[in-house]
Amino acid sequence: VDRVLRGRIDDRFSTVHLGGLNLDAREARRIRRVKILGCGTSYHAGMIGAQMIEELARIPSDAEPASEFRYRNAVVDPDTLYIAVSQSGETYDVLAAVQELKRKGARVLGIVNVVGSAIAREADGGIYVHAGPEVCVVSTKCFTNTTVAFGLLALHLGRTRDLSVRDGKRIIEGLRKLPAQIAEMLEQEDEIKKLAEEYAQARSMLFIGRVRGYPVAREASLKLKEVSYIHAEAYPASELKHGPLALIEPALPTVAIVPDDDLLEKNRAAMEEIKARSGKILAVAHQPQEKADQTIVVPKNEDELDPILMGIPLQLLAYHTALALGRDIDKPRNLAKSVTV
Ligand code: F1P
Repeated sequence: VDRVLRGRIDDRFSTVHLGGLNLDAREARRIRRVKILGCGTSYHAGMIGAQMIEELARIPSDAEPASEFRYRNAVVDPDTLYIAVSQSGETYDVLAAVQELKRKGARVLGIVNVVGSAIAREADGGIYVHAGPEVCVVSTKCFTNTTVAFGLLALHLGRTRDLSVRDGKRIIEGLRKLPAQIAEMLEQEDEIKKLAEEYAQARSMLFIGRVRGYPVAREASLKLKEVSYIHAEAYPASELKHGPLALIEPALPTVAIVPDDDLLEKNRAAMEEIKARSGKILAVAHQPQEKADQTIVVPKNEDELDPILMGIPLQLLAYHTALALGRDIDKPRNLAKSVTV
């Protein structure tokens, strides 16, 4: 995280320097929509990015799996900024989407880890996330750095539009706090390991989150699937009452993402619904949750940046669950480092 932030923050004007972006303030002000494309973990980081850009720059934004986008003959709009996200920079679905967009005359930025990779070369500009090599197949630290890069980009776009200097300062302070908060959180590894040993007995797990928490729930469920092979499903907390509550029973534990923001009471109500059906709950929250059986407490940052931190203990949970089950974490079955077909 230090590396993605280094040299990019300008405290004097509460702005950021994103030299490689290749997008000046006048062009940034003309953007009407932002569309983010990625696969797997990069798609989930893009979902967080879209929310940050909406919140901080007030530009309508969304994320879509590149693997879907490239097959649906999408309308390409000249006032939309397209952003391709990829750790490896070689994922074929993302590259194909970028090439298709470029062919149709769109402007495409890349948020990529591997310098000089195919997607980085094809994009008109972008941000390198400098997460270093992902030594295992599964993307983890790159998820964190990509969400930090989106924080920088949202701040940059916001400062060319509605975002006040005061809010700019608040977000900069939040970004600067992240490395120490991550270090603090990693100190809980022993407790998370104990939780993982308990949850490794589950045949299936449900992950829920609302708005900022939903992409975190999706990413946490993907990590658990990829490395432990436990079936996991992520749902928006608000959708529980539209069907999935039927699944709740003691044998299906729920991981609930419960940030301390203006949706806290709503999230507590969702936990109550689960408890009323004897479901077991592990909360990831900023304070111990009474309705949950256990809580992993995460340091509080600015509301908009909370998702960056909340994914990390759940990466650890997936890691220790996989270890407890004797899985090969560095080479999970059926997973390639970069998916090139
Ligand atoms: C995308 C991705 C990863 C996943 C696995 C397969 O890769 O889906 O998120 O963990 O490695 O590929 P990338 O485009 O971000 O390199």
